[in-house]
Amino acid sequence: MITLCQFAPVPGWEVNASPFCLKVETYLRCAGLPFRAEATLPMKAPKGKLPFIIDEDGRRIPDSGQIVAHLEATRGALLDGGLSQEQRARGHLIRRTCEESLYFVLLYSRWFDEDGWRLVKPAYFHDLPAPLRLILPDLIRRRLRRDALGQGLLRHSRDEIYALGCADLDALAAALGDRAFFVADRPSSADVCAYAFLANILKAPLRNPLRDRAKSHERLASFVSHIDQHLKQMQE
Ligand SMILES: N[C@@H](CCC(=O)N[C@@H](CS)C(=O)NCC(=O)O)C(=O)O
Repeated sequence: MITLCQFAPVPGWEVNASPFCLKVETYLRCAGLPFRAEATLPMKAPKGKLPFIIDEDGRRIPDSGQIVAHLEATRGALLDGGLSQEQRARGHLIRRTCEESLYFVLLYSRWFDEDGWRLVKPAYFHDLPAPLRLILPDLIRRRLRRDALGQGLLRHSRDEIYALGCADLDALAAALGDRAFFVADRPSSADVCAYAFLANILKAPLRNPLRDRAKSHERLASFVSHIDQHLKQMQE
């Protein structure tokens, strides 16, 4: 069986707090591939980031995109088989919007927006022993600050940052239009990716302009419900 190595669930959160981990978990469930989830830490991952999988032959594959590509290649194009070139290109643009743009605003809302950090710090680190619980959160936060400054996002004001994220959500809502899914008439790997980010914004217990904007687009909320229903049906 495949082992999905991901962050431990955060108590009280409906979905895995990492959109990349939730993406792979949702992909596996949508594809009907049996797996067991193992809680781990990024320092144990081949590329220092989660998720990674351990395939049945013991191969460790990091990076959500590479994991999906590997599973599509070895298990027979489970979600993306039969997609046209145009549909694949559309999926690529949806994924990049979520992973290379929206992600950083989500990160900001949790680690740098003081309202988010007040909730996230105890939720993420509550189970660490006392000395680590005092040191680690601020250590990680400092590294993420350096990364986000290098990436450029943290050079903007709070309002500007949320405006960037809201623009991504507006574009996703417009790209979805009245369709049930982003790419075809069934969930593709790009839908799974969009779900992982949107569900993380809509279902996490944080209130911020990103969540307000996502909630204001009914079609995004009903897309998340469609995938939830699909996952339920897959389980039955
Ligand atoms: N490109 C990677 C990104 C994964 C990623 O950024 N994971 C974050 C969690 S959402 C992580 O492991 N962060 C830990 C760290 O930076 O130390 C993928 O698609 O899997």
